[in-house]
Amino acid sequence: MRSPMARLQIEGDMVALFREINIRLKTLQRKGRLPLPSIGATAASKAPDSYVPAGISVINPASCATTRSDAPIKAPQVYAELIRRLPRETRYFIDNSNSVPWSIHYFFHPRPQSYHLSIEFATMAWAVGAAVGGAFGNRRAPSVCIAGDGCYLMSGQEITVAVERQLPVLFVVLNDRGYGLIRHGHRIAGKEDVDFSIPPVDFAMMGRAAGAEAFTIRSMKDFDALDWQALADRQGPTLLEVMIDPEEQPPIAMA
Ligand SMILES: Cc1ncc(C[n+]2csc(CCOP(=O)(O)OP(=O)(O)O)c2C)c(N)n1
Ligand SMILES: [Mg+2]
Repeated sequence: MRSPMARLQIEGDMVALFREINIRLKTLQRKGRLPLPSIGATAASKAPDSYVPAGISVINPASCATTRSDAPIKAPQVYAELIRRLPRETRYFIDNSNSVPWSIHYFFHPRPQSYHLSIEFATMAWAVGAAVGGAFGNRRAPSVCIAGDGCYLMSGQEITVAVERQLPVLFVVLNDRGYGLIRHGHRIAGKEDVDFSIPPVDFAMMGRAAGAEAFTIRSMKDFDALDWQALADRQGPTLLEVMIDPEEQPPIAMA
């Protein structure tokens, strides 16, 4: 059914849609909070393909695998983890960094409208403030900012607004200790190898200093130690600093 007059346009199977909406509304009424996706007890050992939708092939399935190991984390693994752990109503704001190509290729969310990019001006740090704005608009589910370390350093003070106004923002800082997109872009283009590194910064400590909760993730196993329900319910910001593999090449210049 499609009508330009309708405030809410629905596409798909009505019965299936309303069945799901009713289930979610009942859970919300009963528990007073949105349900987390049920990833099951065996989630940690799920096959990589369970995250990638059927009919889609990715360049490197291992780089978004949810399997646990001590190997350095690849950025797409972080998306897979967030998407399967947080409520479906969660909104994602992707900053301008390697996260743009990573997310275009590997971000598989059941609600595409939850995925926000800003590639017109492509300014670094846009997502930091946008995630705070998103939380002002809707406090029911987390508003997630995914930013590189360089992006977050350009504009990290907005976290103080989220602390002051007790907003459910999750700042995910993908720390590769450098300007990764530029480093990989130069490498692929065969340009001179200048220094793209960012000095070590403890982003979790920065978050705590502003009054947020903060955690440092060094391996996929660390994700299991987080209380995801508490994180999803929290009315206030959380900062997740994720140490990622700086050598993993993003999917750019694929043609
Ligand atoms: C204000 C601004 N300055 C410079 C750039 C060019 N630029 C795009 S991505 C990037 C590096 C981003 O580094 P980081 O946030 O650490 O993300 P990474 O690529 O390492 O994941 C730069 C310098 C830009 N887009 N906006
Ligand atoms: Mg970086």
